[in-house]
Amino acid sequence: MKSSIFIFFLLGINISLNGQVKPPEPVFPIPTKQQWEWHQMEMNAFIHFSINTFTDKEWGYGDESAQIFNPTEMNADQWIWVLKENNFKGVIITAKHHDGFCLWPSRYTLHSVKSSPYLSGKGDVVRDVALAARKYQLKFGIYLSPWDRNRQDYGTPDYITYYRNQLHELLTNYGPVFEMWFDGANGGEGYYGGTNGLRLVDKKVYYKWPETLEMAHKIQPDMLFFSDAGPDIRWLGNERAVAGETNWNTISNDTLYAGKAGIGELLSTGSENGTKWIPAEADVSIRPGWFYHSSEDSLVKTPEQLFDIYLTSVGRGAVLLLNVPPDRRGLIAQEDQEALRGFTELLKQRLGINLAANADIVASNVRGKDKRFMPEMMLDDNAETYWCTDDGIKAGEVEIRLGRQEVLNYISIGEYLPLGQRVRSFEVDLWESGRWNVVARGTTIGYKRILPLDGHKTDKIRIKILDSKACPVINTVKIF
Ligand code: FUL
Repeated sequence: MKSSIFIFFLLGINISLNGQVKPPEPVFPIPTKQQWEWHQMEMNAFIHFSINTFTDKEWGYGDESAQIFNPTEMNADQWIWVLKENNFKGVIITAKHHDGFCLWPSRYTLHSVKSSPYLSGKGDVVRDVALAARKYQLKFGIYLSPWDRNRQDYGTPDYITYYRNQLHELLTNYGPVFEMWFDGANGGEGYYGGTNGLRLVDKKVYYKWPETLEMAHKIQPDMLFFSDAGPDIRWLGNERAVAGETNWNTISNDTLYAGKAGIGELLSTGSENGTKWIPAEADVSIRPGWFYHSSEDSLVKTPEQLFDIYLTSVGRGAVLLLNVPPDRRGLIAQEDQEALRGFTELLKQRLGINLAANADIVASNVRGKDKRFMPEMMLDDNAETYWCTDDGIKAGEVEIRLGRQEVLNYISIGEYLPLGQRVRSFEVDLWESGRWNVVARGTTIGYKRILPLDGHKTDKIRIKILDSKACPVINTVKIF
């Protein structure tokens, strides 16, 4: 007994009484299992498709006739296939946008596909997307606009019942839903069952979100809720997919609520001492608008623009939600397909071959000198293995020896988030002309941090973790 206590003190608190080196204690808050899986998805797609596709508008007023919804070559398989080919892992469909038209034959309204000529009222676009997603193994998510400019009862308690009934239908009839998207935009002018006027609601209390979420969670326990302020995924604060260079997955949500104004900056950075794990999702459209407009065919983002978006979203630790809106035929247009193909090609060219995969790597400190925590663990492709230091060692460095001179363009680093986000600052040095030069500096790392290395040539790279909340826990380093 005495000797084991002695060993315990000698080697530090990472060693348990049976001599095993313990993994670090988590730094709270930490992601749930579902959030951790979501981080690993990296890129999901948004599909804005509805009555607006046929009126050429971005926001419908709510008085549109269901008669105009008639995609002539509707093919959800094509949408999902295009997304699959371009590495998207999940898809979120606008089951109902602000105009109130429902893409599924809801029992609770006539303002839906069932009153449209599409498949003589027998169609169900939500079902088509859910089935195609299952076929190609993408996760399936739903956007259901809280604001409904079609409903006469919008603004009254009855509408909340209507909204919950619809949510219940969607969550019960279409299989597992990985993410539910609650849009913060709501309240204002509308048709409202022919009353045509202004309806304003108190966004903070009107929707009674806590009860709605509880109901939804009972049906789909694994589902994550997105809104401006969470509770599971937060908005990034802008629709350009530009995350803060400092991006904490943590934030305190007691002062936030969906639709609250003036919180863009806070949402893009999160807060270091936030009490909840609410990571940022970067939503942006491949076109200027969210819905398809033929006038924007020449304005589809270029592969270079999409690559920049990837760097400012995924490359700063957020998950990208890229909107790809199908056209009036019900197909993803050629222009968007080409842009996506080009983007995928750029990702392959620029971030496809990890020059460090077989490199030698040494670290200034290895937790308990245990194999399980060696720096090599950052070079395997296993998201669950990591390099980490002894408790109390909040700074440290690793040196990667490539064994040959290489031109370097990017470095990608990732933290093992199930133990909490830790790193506050780091730098990247390259060995050039017989000395170390600092070529990149960063604050947070999070799930993934990509920094440019500007074509420097070297055979040795050093990553210095300068400051961390507790011993750093890094699961991936890639050099391109
Ligand atoms: C916004 C909406 O008003 C837009 O139409 C779009 O759906 C975007 C994703 O969210 O708040």
